[in-house]
Amino acid sequence: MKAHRHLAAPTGKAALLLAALLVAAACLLPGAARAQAITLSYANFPPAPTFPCIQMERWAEEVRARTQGKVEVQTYPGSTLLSAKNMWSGVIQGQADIGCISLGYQPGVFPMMSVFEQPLGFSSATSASQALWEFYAARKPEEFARVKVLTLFASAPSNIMCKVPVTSLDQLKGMELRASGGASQVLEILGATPVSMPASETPEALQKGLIKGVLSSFDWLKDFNFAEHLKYQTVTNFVVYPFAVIMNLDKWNALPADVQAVLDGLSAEQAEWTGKYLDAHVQESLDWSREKYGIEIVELPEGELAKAEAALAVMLDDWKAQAAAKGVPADEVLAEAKALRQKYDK
Ligand code: DTR
Repeated sequence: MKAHRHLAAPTGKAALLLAALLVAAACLLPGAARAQAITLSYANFPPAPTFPCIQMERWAEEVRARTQGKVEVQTYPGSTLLSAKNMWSGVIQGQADIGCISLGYQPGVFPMMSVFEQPLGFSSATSASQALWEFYAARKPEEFARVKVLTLFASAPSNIMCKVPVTSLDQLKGMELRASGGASQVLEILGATPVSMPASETPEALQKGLIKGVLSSFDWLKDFNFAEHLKYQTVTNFVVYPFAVIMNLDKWNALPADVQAVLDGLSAEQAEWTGKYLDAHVQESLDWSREKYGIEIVELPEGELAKAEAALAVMLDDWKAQAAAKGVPADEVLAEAKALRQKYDK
C-alpha cells in the first residue's frame, strides 16, 4: 500500500505537470507559428542612415506588424549583401529576396521608367514618388517583368554641392561632378564633366579628389557628412533619381495570398511615406549643415536657370528617340509623366 501510495503521488504530480505543459504550449502557440515564419532578406546599397535604408526599415516594421509576425524581414544596408551594381541581377538570381535599385545606375535597362530621370520639373520627392507609383501601377512596364515591384520612390530634386561656389553655368565647364543616369546627362549638356558612380562609391571619390562635388539631393550633406567638405550649395532643382524596390519573382509567387495582399497594400503608401520623409529630411540636413559647418546657399541668377532649362530640353528628344527604338510609345509616356507631375506637384 505504502509503495502504491508512494507511486500514486508522483503520478498526480505528473498529471499536473502535463497539464501545466499543455497550458504553456497553448500559450506558446503564436511562438510556434513564428518558428515557421517566412523570412525575407532585403538588400540595400547605401549606408544605413540614408533615406533608401530608412524607408527599408520602416517597410520591414510595417510588414512584421501587418502580418502579425508571420513575415520577418532581415535587412542588409550598406552593400553588405548586394552592392548597387549587382542589385538588379542579384535579386533576379535570388541572392537576396528583395533589393533596392536606383534606376539611373543601369542606363538602358529601363527604357520606359527612365522618363522619370528626365527634366520634368518635379519640385519634391513626395510628388515624384507618388507620380512614379501611379505611373507604374497603370502601365506595368515590360522591363520589370522579371521581378515583382514592391514600391517605387524618388530622391528630392538635385542640386550642386561643391567645394567652390558655383554662381554661373559657365563655371561648370570641365568641372568633375559626380552624378548618375539622367543627372549625368544634365551635367554633360551643361558642359561639366560627369563622373558616374553609385552613391555608395562617392565618399571615396571625394576623398581621393576625383570629383569637386556632386549633383544630388541635399540629404547627402548630413547623411554622408559631405557638408564638411562641400561648403557651397547651388540650388538648381534639376532632375530627381527614381528608385524601385524589387522582389525575386519565385519568392513572390511562393508567398501565401494573404501576405501578398499585405505587401501589395503597402506599395502606394510606402512611396508617399518615403517622399514625405525625404522632403522633411532635406530640410533637416540643410539646417544641420548650416549649424555644424556653416554651409552657404548659392542661388543662380534667374536667367541662368532659364538658360539651363532651355539647354536641357534636348534630353527629352534624346529620351524619346531611345525609348521609341525599344518599342516604348514615347510621346504617350512622356505626356503621362508630365500630367502626373502636374497632378501631384501642386
Ligand atoms: N543621388 C541619387 C539619389 C539619392 C539621393 N539620396 C540618396 C541617398 C543614398 C543613395 C542614393 C541617394 C543617387 O545617387 O542615386
